[in-house]
Formats: sequence, structure tokens, C-alpha cells
Amino acid sequence: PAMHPSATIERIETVLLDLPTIRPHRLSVATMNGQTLMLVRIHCSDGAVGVGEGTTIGGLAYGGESPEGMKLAVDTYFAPLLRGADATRVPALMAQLDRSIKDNRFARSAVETALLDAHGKRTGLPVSELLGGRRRERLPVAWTLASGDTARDIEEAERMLDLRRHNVFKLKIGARTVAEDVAHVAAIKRALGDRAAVRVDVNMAWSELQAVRGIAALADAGCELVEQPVATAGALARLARRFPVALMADESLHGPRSAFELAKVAGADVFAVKLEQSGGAYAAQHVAAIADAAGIELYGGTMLEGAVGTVISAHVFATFANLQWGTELFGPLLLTEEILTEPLDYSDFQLTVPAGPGLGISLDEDRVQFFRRDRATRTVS
Ligand code: MUC
Ligand code: MG
Repeated sequence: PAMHPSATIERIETVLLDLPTIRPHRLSVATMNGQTLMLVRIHCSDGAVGVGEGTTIGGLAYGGESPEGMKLAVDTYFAPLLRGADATRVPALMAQLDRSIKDNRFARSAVETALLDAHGKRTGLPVSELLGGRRRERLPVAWTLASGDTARDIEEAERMLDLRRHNVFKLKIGARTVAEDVAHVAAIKRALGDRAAVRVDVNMAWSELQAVRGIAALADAGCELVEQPVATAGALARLARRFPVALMADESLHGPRSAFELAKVAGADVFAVKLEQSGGAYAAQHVAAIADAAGIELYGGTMLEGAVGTVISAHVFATFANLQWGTELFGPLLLTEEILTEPLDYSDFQLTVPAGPGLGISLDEDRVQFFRRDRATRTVS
């Protein structure tokens, strides 16, 4: 009979990496010229080392956590509770942390990811198998067009279609007037026709009245899905199923409780599940289960994570019973730099979920050292 492995946590390391984006990425809440990854590494007594990642969008522009804040939370509050703890029962350890640390869902997700990676390596299982078993090996991946320029977005979409990398495009709108945004979306859909699906993300920028007008016009333009047009769950619920396009919740979802509240009022047609926003892998699975029970469809979202955050998301989305709208796990492709020894496989409009133990990826240590924010202050000996 197999024995339960034994291992305790010895050391927790955190580092901030600053990586440039391939072009400015314009959202209604921020314009990004780079992305900061907060990496957590957890070293265990049996030699297993796990890595996790936290990212936000535009520092504090998107929500209450920032990469710098996550690093502080992990160093100051998570690490002392983790040191010496049993590394082999991840949900039990996370529940123990929850007694002392409220909120901080993004930092929590990074820590849980590192624990799952280490445990997967220890047991020889991919994280998706630890989480109940994958139901798919490959995930459809949408691309976000957000250069801020219609002609440039069309060129970019054409390039993605030629490469057979993406045929679903999410357009970031909400920074300009509703009329300007609708014209932008219509021009892109007209150029791409039936070769691609076009969706939009308003990132809560509209009032309910703007949304009523905007969504009707977007539907006429051939847009198939509108993500988080308004901020409140009440307004979302009133807008849902009023139009022939799908309405998707993103910012309104903060893990299982918010998912349950939104499901109770039938507040969306689709849930964009994000690992960090949900509070980690298990929490994301719970959000998906609530959606399934309520008859709400599912989509795998991103916080524009780098490779580590993208891959834990891929493992989790691979376990979902339903994933009707695919994913947007393109984060690493938005960055100019590769930080893995072996790049992820994006081909035929899909991402392959890595098959090795744990996350199934390995960091290129030289690249990690090169891009760390505190590199300039370190002395070489
Ligand atoms: C969001 O709000 O969905 C996802 C893709 C992208 O470009 O930004 C994110 C965040
Ligand atoms: Mg969104």
C-alpha cells in the first residue's frame, strides 16, 4: 500500500519580476507597458520546491491588491505560518492560514499554487490530477486586442489568424464614448467576418443606461459576448438576457460566496473564473461548480499572468466539467521575455496543459535573476 509522503516547509522566498509588454495594453482602468510578477517559492524538507505567482493589472488600478503588497503579505504574514508546517495536505494548510489571514485572495492564490506545485512534484502527479483529474489536454485561447488603435488591432488579429494562434478576440472598451467604442468593435468585426469571434470587456466603465444602449448596438455589430459592462451585481442582473448576446461577470466575482450571490439572482449568462480573483485553485473549482449548478456557462479568465499563473489556471480549467466559452490564457504571449526553460505550446488556437509533475514547467533561473526588481541593489561576489 502507498504511504502518505511526509514533508515540512523550510523556506519561503518572494521576488518581484518586471517584464515589458509587446505593446502598450490599453484597458479602461489602466494602460500597461509592462507586467510585474510576484513569484513565491516554497522549499520543503524532502527537496520539493514549488513556485506560485501573483499579478494584478496596473498596480492597484484593478483591485485592492498589488504585486508589492502581495510580497509584503507573504513575507510578513504567510511565511511565519508556513514555516515548519506539513506541506503534504494543501487544503488543510490553506484552511489553517485562513484563520489568521482574511481576504488577500491574490497572495493566497500564489501561495496555494506553490504548495500544489511542490506536492505534485513530490507525488509525481500534474496539479490537474491532484485537483481531481483533467478532462481536456488543450484549452482554446482568446487574444485581447487593446492597442487603442482600430487599424492596428485589425492587423494584429489578422496576424493571429495567420499563425493559427487565436480566432477569438476580446476587445477592451470603455475608455472612449459608447459611440466611438461601438464603431471600433463594428469595424473590427466587419474586417474579420466569420473567420473570428468578437467579444468585448468594458471593465465596469458604463452606467446601466450606457450599457442598455451600448449592448444593443454591439449586438447589431456582431459582438457575441459583453464582459462586465457595469460595476454592480444588481445592474448586471437587470441587463442579463435582455439582449441576444451573452453577458459575462468578471470583477463581480470574488470567489464562491460572490458567485453564489450572483447565481441566486441569475446575474450573468457566463462566469469568467479567475484563479487569483477566486482565491486559488480550489476556490475557482467551487465557483465553477456553483455556475454549473445554476446553469451559468463558464470561461477561463486571466489577470494577465505570466507563465506560472497561466499554467496553474490551465490545470484548473482543464478539470472543469464545462468550459463553454474557452479561455483567455494568453498572458505569457503579451510579454517580450520568456522565463521558462521550455516555452508553453500555443498552437492551433489552443494551449496545451503541461503534462509533467506539479505545474509541469521549469523557470529559467538566469532570466528570473536578470529581471528581478532588486537586482540593481544586489552585490555580485
Ligand atoms: C480582464 O478584465 O478580464 C483579461 C484580458 C485582458 O486583456 O485583461 C484582462 C483582465
Ligand atoms: Mg474582464
